[in-house]
Amino acid sequence: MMSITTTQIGSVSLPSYVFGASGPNCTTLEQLQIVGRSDAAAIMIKTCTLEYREGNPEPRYVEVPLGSINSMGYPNLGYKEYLRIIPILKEFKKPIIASLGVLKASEFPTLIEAFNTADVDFLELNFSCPNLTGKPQIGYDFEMTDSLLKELVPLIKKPFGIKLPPYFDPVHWEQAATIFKKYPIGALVCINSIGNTLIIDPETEQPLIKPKGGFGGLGGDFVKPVALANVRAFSQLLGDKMSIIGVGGIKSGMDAFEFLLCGADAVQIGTQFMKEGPECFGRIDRELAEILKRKGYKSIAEAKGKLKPL
Ligand code: RRO
Repeated sequence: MMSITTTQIGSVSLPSYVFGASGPNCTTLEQLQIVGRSDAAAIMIKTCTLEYREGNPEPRYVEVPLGSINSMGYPNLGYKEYLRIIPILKEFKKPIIASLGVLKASEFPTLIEAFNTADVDFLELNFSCPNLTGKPQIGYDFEMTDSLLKELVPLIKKPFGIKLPPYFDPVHWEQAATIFKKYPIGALVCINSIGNTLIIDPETEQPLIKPKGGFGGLGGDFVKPVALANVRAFSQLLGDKMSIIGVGGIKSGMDAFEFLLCGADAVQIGTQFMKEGPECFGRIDRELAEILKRKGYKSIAEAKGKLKPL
C-alpha cells in the first residue's frame, strides 16, 4: 500500500516525507549505507567539493540543549569518490541526492558536468555554507546568485534544487523569489544553518567550537521558527512553481506537520539525526502519518500550505 506521506520534490517521487540534511552522517560510504538501510525517503550525500577536504579543526560540532553549532568546513571525500560510491548506493532503491559545493563559484561547472552523467536523481546546489573564512554565502549576494543561476542552469541536466541561507526580511524573500522564478528550479531547500552565531561556555570562558573564533552555523530548536518563516514565505511566493523542502529544528512528526502546513513538500533532518541516529527518519515519518490520519487528511497534498489565518 502506498504510504500517506508519499511526496514529490520537483519531478522526483519520494516514498515518504523525511530524509537527511546534507551535513550529518552522510560523508563516508559506510554512513551512506546506513542511511540507505534506514527509512529515509532519500539518500542525501554531504556537500562535496572538487578535492577531498579534511575540514576545520575540532571541536567543530557541539550539541547544546536547544540545538547545535557547527563549523565543519566542508569535510568530504571529493566529488570523484562520490561518483565511485553512487553506483554502490543504488542497491537501496531510493532516490540519491548529491549536494555540490564550491570554494570559488568557477568550480560549479566541473561538478555539474560530472554529476549530469552520474546515477543520481537530484542535485542540491549549496548556495549557503556559512563556514568558509572570508567567503560570503552566495545566497546573501543576489547579483551573484542571479548571474550564477544564469550561467549554471543551462548546464544542469538533472532535476535540481538550491540550498538557501535563512532570510530575515520580507524584501529579501521577494528579491530572491524574483530571481528564482526565472529559472526551472525543482526545489528550494530552506534553511541552511543560521550562519556565524556564537555559543560560549561561561565556566571555561571559551567558545564551544574552535574554528573562526567560535562563530558557526546554528541548527536545531533555536532555528525552527526561522525555517518555518522561510518555508512559508517562499511557498507563498513560489509554491506553484517549485517544491519547497523544509529543514531546521525538526524533531517530531508534529514539527514536520508544522512545516507541511507552511508549504513544505518534504523535510530534512540535521541536528536530530546527529543526536538520534537513522531511526529518526522512520519515527518522524510515522508520527506525521498518525497526525495526518487523526486530522482526517488523506495525503501530503491535502494538508500542504493549509496554515489557517487567525
Ligand atoms: O561543512 C560545513 O561546515 C557546513 C556546510 Br557545507 C553547510 O552548508 N552548512 C553548515 O552548517 N555547515
